[in-house]
Amino acid sequence: QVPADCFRLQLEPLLDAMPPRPATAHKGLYGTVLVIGGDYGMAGAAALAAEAALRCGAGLVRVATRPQHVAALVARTPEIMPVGVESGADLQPLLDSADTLVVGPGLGQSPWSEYLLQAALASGKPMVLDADGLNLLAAGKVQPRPRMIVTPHPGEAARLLGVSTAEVQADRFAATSALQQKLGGVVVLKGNGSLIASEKEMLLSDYGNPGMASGGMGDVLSGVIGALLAQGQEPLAAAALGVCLHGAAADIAAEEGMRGLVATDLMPWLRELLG
Ligand code: NPW
Ligand code: AMP
Ligand code: MG
Repeated sequence: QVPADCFRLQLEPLLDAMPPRPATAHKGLYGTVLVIGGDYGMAGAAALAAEAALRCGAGLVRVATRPQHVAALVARTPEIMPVGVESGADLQPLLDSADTLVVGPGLGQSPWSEYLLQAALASGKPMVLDADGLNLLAAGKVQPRPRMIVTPHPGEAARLLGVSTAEVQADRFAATSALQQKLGGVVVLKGNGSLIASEKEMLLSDYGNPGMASGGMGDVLSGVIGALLAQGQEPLAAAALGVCLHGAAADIAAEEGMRGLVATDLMPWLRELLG
Protein backbone atom coordinates (compact mmCIF):
# COMPACT_ATOMS: atom_id res chain seq x y z
CA GLN A 1 0.00 0.00 0.00
CA VAL A 2 1.50 3.32 -1.13
CA PRO A 3 0.94 6.15 1.40
CA ALA A 4 -1.14 9.08 0.10
CA ASP A 5 1.74 11.52 0.53
CA CYS A 6 4.16 9.42 -1.54
CA PHE A 7 4.69 10.80 -5.06
CA ARG A 8 5.17 8.38 -7.97
CA LEU A 9 7.96 9.68 -10.24
CA GLN A 10 7.91 9.97 -14.03
CA LEU A 11 11.26 10.18 -15.84
CA GLU A 12 10.29 12.58 -18.65
CA PRO A 13 9.55 15.71 -16.56
CA LEU A 14 12.75 15.15 -14.60
CA LEU A 15 14.75 14.94 -17.83
CA ASP A 16 12.98 18.01 -19.24
CA ALA A 17 14.11 19.98 -16.18
CA MET A 18 17.78 19.41 -17.04
CA PRO A 19 19.25 22.61 -18.46
CA PRO A 20 20.46 22.36 -22.08
CA ARG A 21 24.20 22.57 -22.69
CA PRO A 22 25.25 25.96 -24.10
CA ALA A 23 27.37 26.03 -27.26
CA THR A 24 30.22 27.39 -25.13
CA ALA A 25 30.08 24.47 -22.66
CA HIS A 26 33.33 23.20 -21.19
CA LYS A 27 34.11 20.36 -18.81
CA GLY A 28 34.65 22.73 -15.91
CA LEU A 29 30.91 23.44 -15.88
CA TYR A 30 29.93 19.86 -15.20
CA GLY A 31 31.83 19.03 -12.10
CA THR A 32 34.57 16.70 -10.95
CA VAL A 33 33.38 13.44 -9.41
CA LEU A 34 35.74 11.49 -7.16
CA VAL A 35 34.86 7.82 -6.69
CA ILE A 36 36.46 6.30 -3.58
CA GLY A 37 36.46 2.51 -3.49
CA GLY A 38 37.77 -0.63 -5.10
CA ASP A 39 39.49 -2.65 -2.37
CA TYR A 40 41.13 -5.96 -3.33
CA GLY A 41 38.70 -8.14 -5.26
CA MET A 42 36.27 -5.29 -5.98
CA ALA A 43 38.05 -2.95 -8.41
CA GLY A 44 35.11 -3.40 -10.77
CA ALA A 45 32.68 -1.70 -8.42
CA ALA A 46 34.68 1.54 -8.48
CA ALA A 47 35.12 1.23 -12.26
CA LEU A 48 31.36 0.84 -12.75
CA ALA A 49 30.53 3.89 -10.62
CA ALA A 50 33.14 5.95 -12.47
CA GLU A 51 32.02 4.87 -15.94
CA ALA A 52 28.39 5.59 -15.04
CA ALA A 53 29.36 9.07 -13.84
CA LEU A 54 31.04 9.74 -17.21
CA ARG A 55 28.01 8.43 -19.11
CA CYS A 56 25.77 10.74 -17.07
CA GLY A 57 27.66 13.88 -18.00
CA ALA A 58 30.24 14.56 -15.28
CA GLY A 59 33.00 16.87 -16.53
CA LEU A 60 35.87 14.89 -14.99
CA VAL A 61 35.91 11.61 -13.10
CA ARG A 62 38.72 10.51 -10.79
CA VAL A 63 38.98 7.30 -8.79
CA ALA A 64 40.86 6.83 -5.53
CA THR A 65 41.59 3.13 -5.26
CA ARG A 66 44.21 0.51 -4.46
CA PRO A 67 47.42 1.24 -6.42
CA GLN A 68 47.28 -2.28 -7.92
CA HIS A 69 43.99 -1.41 -9.68
CA VAL A 70 45.03 1.71 -11.53
CA ALA A 71 46.35 0.05 -14.70
CA ALA A 72 43.22 -2.05 -15.18
CA LEU A 73 40.93 0.95 -14.79
CA VAL A 74 42.87 3.02 -17.32
CA ALA A 75 42.96 0.13 -19.76
CA ARG A 76 39.20 -0.31 -19.65
CA THR A 77 38.19 3.36 -19.63
CA PRO A 78 40.95 5.85 -20.47
CA GLU A 79 38.66 8.82 -19.74
CA ILE A 80 38.72 7.90 -16.05
CA MET A 81 41.61 9.29 -13.97
CA PRO A 82 42.43 6.70 -11.32
CA VAL A 83 45.00 7.33 -8.61
CA GLY A 84 46.47 4.71 -6.32
CA VAL A 85 46.00 5.75 -2.73
CA GLU A 86 47.92 4.36 0.21
CA SER A 87 47.86 7.20 2.71
CA GLY A 88 46.12 10.43 3.59
CA ALA A 89 48.75 12.43 1.76
CA ASP A 90 47.70 10.63 -1.43
CA LEU A 91 43.98 11.25 -0.93
CA GLN A 92 43.91 14.90 0.17
CA PRO A 93 44.64 16.53 -3.22
CA LEU A 94 41.97 14.37 -4.83
CA LEU A 95 39.43 15.45 -2.20
CA ASP A 96 40.43 19.09 -2.65
CA SER A 97 39.85 19.00 -6.42
CA ALA A 98 36.50 17.16 -6.26
CA ASP A 99 33.04 18.74 -6.41
CA THR A 100 31.21 15.55 -5.48
CA LEU A 101 32.27 12.30 -3.82
CA VAL A 102 30.91 8.80 -4.48
CA VAL A 103 32.13 6.73 -1.56
CA GLY A 104 31.69 3.04 -0.98
CA PRO A 105 31.54 0.96 -4.19
CA GLY A 106 33.80 -1.99 -3.43
CA LEU A 107 35.41 0.02 -0.62
CA GLY A 108 35.71 -3.00 1.65
CA GLN A 109 35.87 -2.79 5.41
CA SER A 110 39.63 -2.92 6.01
CA PRO A 111 41.62 -0.25 7.90
CA TRP A 112 42.42 1.25 4.46
CA SER A 113 38.67 1.47 3.71
CA GLU A 114 37.94 3.06 7.07
CA TYR A 115 40.68 5.63 6.67
CA LEU A 116 39.47 6.70 3.21
CA LEU A 117 35.89 7.03 4.45
CA GLN A 118 36.98 9.10 7.47
CA ALA A 119 38.90 11.48 5.22
CA ALA A 120 36.00 11.76 2.76
CA LEU A 121 33.54 12.60 5.55
CA ALA A 122 35.94 15.16 7.03
CA SER A 123 36.26 16.93 3.64
CA GLY A 124 32.67 18.22 3.89
CA LYS A 125 32.14 17.71 0.14
CA PRO A 126 28.71 16.68 -1.19
CA MET A 127 28.61 12.90 -1.03
CA VAL A 128 26.81 9.80 -2.23
CA LEU A 129 27.47 7.06 0.35
CA ASP A 130 26.86 3.48 -0.77
CA ALA A 131 27.80 -0.16 -0.19
CA ASP A 132 30.72 -0.66 2.23
CA GLY A 133 30.58 3.02 3.17
CA LEU A 134 27.16 2.19 4.63
CA ASN A 135 28.45 -1.00 6.23
CA LEU A 136 31.23 0.92 8.01
CA LEU A 137 28.64 3.44 9.18
CA ALA A 138 26.37 0.65 10.43
CA ALA A 139 29.31 -0.90 12.28
CA GLY A 140 29.91 2.38 14.12
CA LYS A 141 33.36 2.86 12.56
CA VAL A 142 32.45 6.39 11.43
CA GLN A 143 29.88 9.00 12.42
CA PRO A 144 27.20 10.17 9.93
CA ARG A 145 27.43 13.66 8.54
CA PRO A 146 24.47 15.89 7.60
CA ARG A 147 23.25 16.23 4.00
CA MET A 148 24.57 12.98 2.53
CA ILE A 149 22.75 10.92 -0.09
CA VAL A 150 22.73 7.32 1.14
CA THR A 151 21.74 4.49 -1.21
CA PRO A 152 21.25 1.25 0.77
CA HIS A 153 19.81 -1.97 -0.60
CA PRO A 154 17.50 -3.70 1.88
CA GLY A 155 20.38 -5.64 3.47
CA GLU A 156 22.39 -2.47 4.05
CA ALA A 157 19.30 -0.64 5.33
CA ALA A 158 18.72 -3.47 7.80
CA ARG A 159 22.30 -3.18 9.12
CA LEU A 160 21.92 0.60 9.50
CA LEU A 161 18.63 0.23 11.39
CA GLY A 162 19.69 -2.79 13.45
CA VAL A 163 16.77 -4.92 12.17
CA SER A 164 16.44 -7.87 9.77
CA THR A 165 16.22 -7.56 5.98
CA ALA A 166 12.73 -9.10 6.20
CA GLU A 167 11.62 -6.34 8.56
CA VAL A 168 12.85 -3.67 6.13
CA GLN A 169 11.00 -5.33 3.27
CA ALA A 170 7.80 -5.78 5.31
CA ASP A 171 7.32 -1.99 5.44
CA ARG A 172 9.72 -0.26 3.07
CA PHE A 173 8.08 3.14 3.61
CA ALA A 174 8.55 2.97 7.38
CA ALA A 175 12.15 1.74 6.99
CA THR A 176 12.96 4.59 4.60
CA SER A 177 11.44 7.19 6.95
CA ALA A 178 13.27 5.70 9.92
CA LEU A 179 16.58 5.84 8.06
CA GLN A 180 15.96 9.42 6.94
CA GLN A 181 15.25 10.43 10.54
CA LYS A 182 18.34 8.62 11.73
CA LEU A 183 20.79 9.93 9.12
CA GLY A 184 19.17 13.11 7.72
CA GLY A 185 19.89 14.07 4.12
CA VAL A 186 18.40 12.00 1.31
CA VAL A 187 17.80 8.26 1.62
CA VAL A 188 17.32 5.91 -1.36
CA LEU A 189 16.00 2.48 -0.37
CA LYS A 190 16.77 0.37 -3.44
CA GLY A 191 14.94 -2.68 -4.76
CA ASN A 192 11.64 -3.33 -6.51
CA GLY A 193 9.91 0.06 -6.13
CA SER A 194 12.85 2.19 -5.00
CA LEU A 195 11.96 4.88 -2.46
CA ILE A 196 13.63 8.28 -2.21
CA ALA A 197 13.11 10.33 0.96
CA SER A 198 14.13 13.74 2.25
CA GLU A 199 12.92 15.24 5.53
CA LYS A 200 9.76 16.52 3.80
CA GLU A 201 9.13 14.21 0.84
CA MET A 202 8.78 10.54 -0.06
CA LEU A 203 9.09 9.61 -3.75
CA LEU A 204 8.60 6.24 -5.47
CA SER A 205 10.19 4.95 -8.69
CA ASP A 206 8.51 2.11 -10.56
CA TYR A 207 11.37 1.85 -13.05
CA GLY A 208 13.64 -1.18 -13.05
CA ASN A 209 13.18 -4.93 -13.30
CA PRO A 210 14.33 -8.23 -11.77
CA GLY A 211 17.14 -8.46 -14.33
CA MET A 212 18.86 -5.88 -12.13
CA ALA A 213 19.42 -8.50 -9.44
CA SER A 214 23.09 -8.92 -10.41
CA GLY A 215 26.40 -7.66 -9.03
CA GLY A 216 27.39 -4.11 -9.85
CA MET A 217 23.94 -2.61 -10.50
CA GLY A 218 23.99 -0.55 -7.33
CA ASP A 219 27.54 0.61 -8.01
CA VAL A 220 26.30 2.08 -11.32
CA LEU A 221 23.50 3.93 -9.49
CA SER A 222 25.93 5.64 -7.11
CA GLY A 223 27.92 6.98 -10.07
CA VAL A 224 24.75 8.17 -11.83
CA ILE A 225 23.60 10.15 -8.80
CA GLY A 226 27.13 11.50 -8.19
CA ALA A 227 27.29 12.86 -11.74
CA LEU A 228 23.92 14.60 -11.44
CA LEU A 229 24.98 16.16 -8.12
CA ALA A 230 28.24 17.34 -9.70
CA GLN A 231 26.21 19.01 -12.48
CA GLY A 232 24.41 21.17 -9.94
CA GLN A 233 21.24 19.26 -9.14
CA GLU A 234 19.94 19.48 -5.58
CA PRO A 235 20.41 16.23 -3.61
CA LEU A 236 16.74 15.16 -3.70
CA ALA A 237 16.44 15.96 -7.43
CA ALA A 238 19.72 14.17 -8.22
CA ALA A 239 18.58 11.08 -6.32
CA ALA A 240 15.10 11.08 -7.91
CA LEU A 241 16.35 11.53 -11.48
CA GLY A 242 19.24 9.12 -10.87
CA VAL A 243 17.01 6.32 -9.64
CA CYS A 244 14.50 6.73 -12.49
CA LEU A 245 17.21 7.04 -15.14
CA HIS A 246 19.05 3.95 -13.84
CA GLY A 247 15.85 1.88 -13.75
CA ALA A 248 14.68 3.10 -17.16
CA ALA A 249 18.08 2.30 -18.71
CA ALA A 250 17.82 -1.21 -17.26
CA ASP A 251 14.27 -1.56 -18.62
CA ILE A 252 15.46 -0.79 -22.16
CA ALA A 253 18.51 -3.05 -21.80
CA ALA A 254 16.30 -5.89 -20.52
CA GLU A 255 14.38 -5.92 -23.81
CA GLU A 256 17.35 -7.90 -25.17
CA GLY A 257 17.15 -10.40 -22.31
CA MET A 258 16.58 -10.10 -18.59
CA ARG A 259 18.38 -13.07 -17.07
CA GLY A 260 21.77 -12.18 -18.47
CA LEU A 261 21.49 -8.43 -17.90
CA VAL A 262 24.71 -7.00 -16.45
CA ALA A 263 25.53 -3.60 -15.04
CA THR A 264 27.63 -2.42 -18.00
CA ASP A 265 24.62 -3.02 -20.28
CA LEU A 266 23.07 0.12 -18.78
CA MET A 267 25.83 2.48 -19.94
CA PRO A 268 24.70 3.21 -23.52
CA TRP A 269 21.09 3.68 -22.40
CA LEU A 270 22.03 6.11 -19.64
CA ARG A 271 23.69 8.19 -22.31
CA GLU A 272 20.81 7.90 -24.76
CA LEU A 273 18.12 8.75 -22.19
CA LEU A 274 20.02 11.82 -20.97
CA GLY A 275 20.39 13.10 -24.55
P1 NPW B 1 19.63 -11.31 3.03
O1 NPW B 1 20.57 -12.42 2.79
O2 NPW B 1 18.33 -11.44 2.31
O3 NPW B 1 19.49 -10.90 4.45
P2 NPW B 1 25.89 -7.35 0.93
P3 NPW B 1 26.99 -6.72 -1.67
C1 NPW B 1 20.48 -8.27 0.96
C2 NPW B 1 30.76 -4.68 -3.81
N1 NPW B 1 30.45 -5.25 -5.12
N2 NPW B 1 15.93 -7.49 -1.42
C3 NPW B 1 20.45 -9.75 1.00
O4 NPW B 1 20.40 -10.05 2.38
C4 NPW B 1 29.83 -3.62 -3.26
O5 NPW B 1 30.06 -2.34 -3.81
C5 NPW B 1 31.45 -5.36 -6.00
C6 NPW B 1 16.21 -8.16 -0.28
C7 NPW B 1 21.79 -10.13 0.37
O6 NPW B 1 22.26 -11.38 0.77
C8 NPW B 1 30.16 -3.67 -1.80
O7 NPW B 1 31.29 -2.86 -1.54
C9 NPW B 1 31.27 -5.86 -7.28
N3 NPW B 1 17.46 -8.30 0.21
C10 NPW B 1 30.52 -5.15 -1.58
O8 NPW B 1 30.71 -5.71 -2.86
C11 NPW B 1 29.96 -6.42 -7.70
C12 NPW B 1 18.46 -7.73 -0.44
O9 NPW B 1 21.85 -7.91 0.99
C13 NPW B 1 22.70 -9.05 0.90
C14 NPW B 1 18.24 -7.01 -1.61
C15 NPW B 1 29.42 -5.91 -0.85
O10 NPW B 1 28.13 -5.60 -1.42
C16 NPW B 1 29.11 -6.79 -6.50
C17 NPW B 1 23.89 -8.82 -0.01
O11 NPW B 1 24.44 -7.58 0.29
C18 NPW B 1 29.09 -5.70 -5.43
O12 NPW B 1 28.34 -4.58 -5.84
C19 NPW B 1 16.90 -6.89 -2.10
N4 NPW B 1 16.61 -6.21 -3.23
N5 NPW B 1 19.43 -6.55 -2.06
C20 NPW B 1 32.40 -5.80 -8.25
N6 NPW B 1 32.18 -6.20 -9.52
O13 NPW B 1 33.49 -5.39 -7.89
C21 NPW B 1 20.35 -6.98 -1.19
N7 NPW B 1 19.78 -7.69 -0.19
O14 NPW B 1 26.19 -8.40 1.92
O15 NPW B 1 25.85 -5.93 1.44
O16 NPW B 1 26.89 -7.51 -0.29
O17 NPW B 1 25.74 -5.97 -1.95
O18 NPW B 1 27.45 -7.68 -2.68
P1 AMP C 1 22.90 -3.35 -5.33
O1 AMP C 1 22.20 -4.42 -4.54
O2 AMP C 1 23.57 -2.34 -4.50
O3 AMP C 1 23.79 -3.90 -6.41
O4 AMP C 1 21.76 -2.54 -6.09
C1 AMP C 1 20.89 -3.19 -6.97
C2 AMP C 1 20.22 -2.17 -7.91
O5 AMP C 1 19.34 -2.87 -8.78
C3 AMP C 1 19.36 -1.16 -7.17
O6 AMP C 1 19.31 0.05 -7.88
C4 AMP C 1 17.99 -1.83 -7.15
O7 AMP C 1 16.93 -0.93 -7.05
C5 AMP C 1 17.98 -2.56 -8.50
N1 AMP C 1 17.19 -3.77 -8.44
C6 AMP C 1 17.61 -4.98 -7.97
N2 AMP C 1 16.61 -5.87 -8.04
C7 AMP C 1 15.54 -5.22 -8.54
C8 AMP C 1 14.20 -5.61 -8.85
N3 AMP C 1 13.77 -6.85 -8.63
N4 AMP C 1 13.37 -4.68 -9.37
C9 AMP C 1 13.81 -3.44 -9.59
N5 AMP C 1 15.06 -3.00 -9.33
C10 AMP C 1 15.91 -3.89 -8.81
MG1 MG D 1 25.51 -2.29 -3.79
